[in-house]
Amino acid sequence: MSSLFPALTDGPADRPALRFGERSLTYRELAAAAGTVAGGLKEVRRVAVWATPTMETAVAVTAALLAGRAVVPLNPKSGAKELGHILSDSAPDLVLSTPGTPLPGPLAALPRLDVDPAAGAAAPVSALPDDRERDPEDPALIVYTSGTTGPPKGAVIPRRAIATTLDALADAWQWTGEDVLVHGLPLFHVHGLVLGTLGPLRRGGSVRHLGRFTTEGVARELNDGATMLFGVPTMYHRVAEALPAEPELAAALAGARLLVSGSAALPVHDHERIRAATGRRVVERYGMTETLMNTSVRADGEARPGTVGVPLPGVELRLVEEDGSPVTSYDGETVGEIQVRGPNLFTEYLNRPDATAAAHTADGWFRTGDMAVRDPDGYVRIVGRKATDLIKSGGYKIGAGEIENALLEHPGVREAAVTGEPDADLGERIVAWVVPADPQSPPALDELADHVAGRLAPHKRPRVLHHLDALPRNDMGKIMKRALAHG
Ligand code: MCA
Ligand code: AMP
Repeated sequence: MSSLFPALTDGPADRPALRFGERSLTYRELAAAAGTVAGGLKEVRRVAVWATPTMETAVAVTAALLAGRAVVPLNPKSGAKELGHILSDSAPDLVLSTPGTPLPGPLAALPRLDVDPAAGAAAPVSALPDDRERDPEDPALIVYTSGTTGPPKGAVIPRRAIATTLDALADAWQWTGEDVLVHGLPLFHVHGLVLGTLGPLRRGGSVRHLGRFTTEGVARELNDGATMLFGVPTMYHRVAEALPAEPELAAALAGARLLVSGSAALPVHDHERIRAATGRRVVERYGMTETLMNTSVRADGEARPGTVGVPLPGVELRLVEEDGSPVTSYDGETVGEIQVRGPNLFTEYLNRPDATAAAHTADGWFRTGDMAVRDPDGYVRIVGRKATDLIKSGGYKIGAGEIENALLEHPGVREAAVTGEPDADLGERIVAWVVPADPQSPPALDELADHVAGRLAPHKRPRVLHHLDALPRNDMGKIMKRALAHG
């Protein structure tokens, strides 16, 4: 296999690679910084990265991948329970972090290597490990992703999948080293880390990370040479809301080469508002932690609102009916589950052969759980999800079960159920239905939100709370969530 990042050794060394706020690194500087960090990873197999939206994270991940170490990116806002699970499940040998950042309990016990992007500036580029001989099947990333029940599972993503997906996107989007990407995505998920950071580095182009997403930041960067914007639908919704009052934002989007949305469905209303104000169509692509990218509207294709385009090169995609038979008609109406196969797929869920097996058919198709139809020309339209217990909020996938378990650990909660309900900004918002232990003093929303945020992560906190005398259950004792949601 070729290097994951050929531009680090072969590209224009003075081209900007990474920019975070005021700090930036050229390819030469990144090679030096990554070489220095990689030198400290000789004795380790797997590294955790405290994945703040900073230069240090980008350097840490680049270095570890070049050194052939598997990276476990950690949400720096993870609560104690979530972090404890991820660390005991993935058992990293070391944590890479920003100098001076205090790390919480379980991480503080691990050996720590601080990343200094400026260090190594004087080191010769030959200090960079040569990753060309690495096995393409070697694990590159272990990314934790929620299921309907239980704690998150670690999706093991091999080097081969990263290279394949990024090259397929380059083909679909005509993405080159000339492109300058701007985004404000978190760096502990596939979207911001693989597409948003490793993507530009593989192309030999640049990324400017906003630190945190703001429409002002998007306008500033697109008006100052950035060519592409990546975001989740919540970000595009905020762009659409801001456009009427921010003419410089409209000009910025109008001048961009490509605007890409993913991680959840971008509502047609937001598509249309952005098009009306800027003359530009947002391109949607569809992926998953386990599969990386499956489909996209192509840069030279028709950006039809409500579709996620066509399968990327190398990706096999089919729709399958309830009884397992493939949908053969592209009529825009027959709904089936999306199943995919190809070199973009993950290897396994770490330590979970049961879950890995359950997620695949006997002949190797991955069951996405997403329901879709196909238009006559092959465009895929996602129409829903198989599991009602998976909630997409702000582009984050959140399992109802893990929040219910966390709520049940609160002394004021006797019974709990969690659902998602439509939210114009977040797509869906998390709703908690709680039977209080003491009906005279039911726990308040803020208290339960803090409880969940502190144990799991802030984006998993409930935003709405209903108190009930009892949860509606069927004869089997199972909670009837549809009855909850529809009163
Ligand atoms: C609020 N906060 C709290 C609490 N309440 N902290 C502790 N305890 C609480 N009770 C904090 C939050 O941590 C945050 O802090 C701030 O208050 C605001 O939080 P919130 O309202 O939840 O979020 P937001 O800032 O409005 O975020 C919207 C967002 C975000 C920026 C769109 O949801 C986001 O970044 N989404 C991206 C998700 C993503 O990348 N998904 C990719 C996975 P602070 O202000 O410090 O931040 S999907 C994927 O990878 C697949 C492959 C794909 O297809 O892409
Ligand atoms: P995650 O597991 O966090 O990687 O999220 C993957 C899920 O996000 C997919 O299974 C889809 O349900 C959803 N998703 C990603 N991109 C899109 C999109 N463009 N439109 C609709 N849903 C999407």
